[in-house]
Amino acid sequence: MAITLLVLLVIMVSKVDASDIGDLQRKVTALKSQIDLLSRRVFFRATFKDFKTSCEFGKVVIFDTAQTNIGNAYSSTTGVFTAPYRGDYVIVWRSFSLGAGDINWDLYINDQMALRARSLTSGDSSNESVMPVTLQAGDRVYVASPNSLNFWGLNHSIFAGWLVTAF
Ligand SMILES: *[C@@H]1O[C@H](CO)[C@@H](O)[C@H](O)[C@H]1NC(C)=O
Ligand SMILES: CC(=O)N[C@H]1CO[C@H](CO)[C@@H](O)[C@@H]1O
Repeated sequence: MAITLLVLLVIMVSKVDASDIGDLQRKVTALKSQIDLLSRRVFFRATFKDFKTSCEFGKVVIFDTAQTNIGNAYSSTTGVFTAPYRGDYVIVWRSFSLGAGDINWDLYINDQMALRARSLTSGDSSNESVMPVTLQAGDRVYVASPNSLNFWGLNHSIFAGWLVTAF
């Protein structure tokens, strides 16, 4: 039985010529790189350790507490998300004013203002901003505040983002 199978196998293998094998190898390589792209996970969400906190005029808003940081691409010490891969991403940020305030946290990509936001509030209130964006590996994304502000931090204000598709 085993010998019959072996003989069959030898006959089959001898019928597969080099170009078929080359073709299969190319397909396997292409599939491997597709699987590699599809298995890339990047997902972060950061807030603040304190309930009441503040940010400074013209500075990066440093969301100092990462609650989720799959792929480790967000730094809670600098407030900067660095895209680990080329791909399409969604970036989201949410501000929650402490009383009246003029929270206009803007989104920066590589030190260029990419989306301006403004919410002049008369009492505690939250505003969300969303920016879908294609990033190259190494692109730096952060939120900066043109004003000095006091605001609600922990689980009130967040900065988040995720990779939709790497390509
Ligand atoms: C803040 O939100 C996180 C995640 O949803 C939760 O685990 C945590 O308990 C919350 N913290 C407080 C103080 O509510
Ligand atoms: C989109 C959104 O929620 N905008 C709000 C931002 O905050 C101001 C001030 O409270 C609200 O008036 C907006 O509706």
